[in-house]
Amino acid sequence: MKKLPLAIGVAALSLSAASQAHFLLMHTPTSQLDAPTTVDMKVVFGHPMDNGHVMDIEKPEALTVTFKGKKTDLLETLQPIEWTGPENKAKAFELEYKIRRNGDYIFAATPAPYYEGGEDIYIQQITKRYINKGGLPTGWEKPLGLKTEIVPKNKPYQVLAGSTFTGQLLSEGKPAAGVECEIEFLNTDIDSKANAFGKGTHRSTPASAIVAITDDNGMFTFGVPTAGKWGFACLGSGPDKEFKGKELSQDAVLWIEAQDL
Ligand SMILES: [Cu+2]
Repeated sequence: MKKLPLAIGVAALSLSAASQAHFLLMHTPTSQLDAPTTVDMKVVFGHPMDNGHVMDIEKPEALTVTFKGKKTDLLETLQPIEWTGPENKAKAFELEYKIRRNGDYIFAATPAPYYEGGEDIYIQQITKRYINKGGLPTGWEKPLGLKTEIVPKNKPYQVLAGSTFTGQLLSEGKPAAGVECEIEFLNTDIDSKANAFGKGTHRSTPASAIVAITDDNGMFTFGVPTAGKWGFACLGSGPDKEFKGKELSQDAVLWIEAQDL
């Protein structure tokens, strides 16, 4: 919850859920590996910048990893877990994946639509997360062909803090112009053994959402101020607009990792 002036506090109460952005997290501790590693990835639906409540997710519609253009289905390797946030617990998933060869591993999740009661809409965040081994680039800049996705124009697993990150938003493969993208960072600790967020936040959060709007070519650029895991959620850019008779926000989400030089 953000602090609100008293006069508008009551009116804004019903909107407070919308003021913190939802992000599907695909979390592993690090995005750059130098030795063969079994990656322990957590798939959690939460509010990473406010470290607010966590939300139940059902089994995703799809979860894949793409390596050198070859896509592998990981759906059957997903294990249900319970995730503990600072306020509540929620259904989440984890998976293990063995990374041996050098190159870019692009993980993509298409979750089941999530019903957000506060807004009476469904949300489906099609999410990408990149892990590289050995420093060898093998296709991070290529789109995966998802219904909607953010294609990175800077190496997404090695953005330098203080530099910029540019992405291109696509909807069915075509640039999506004029779309609002919310930007957040993972603002708490993650306990991968306990499957839990930390209790507090590392930094106080900005007074309102950090936002970029895509230009005529679907591009946006953001100056990344600090090291950490940064997420971009471009809202409603997907082609599907309705689910079970209600509005569907089919979003494109991308996670990047910024490091200090
Ligand atoms: Cu929420």
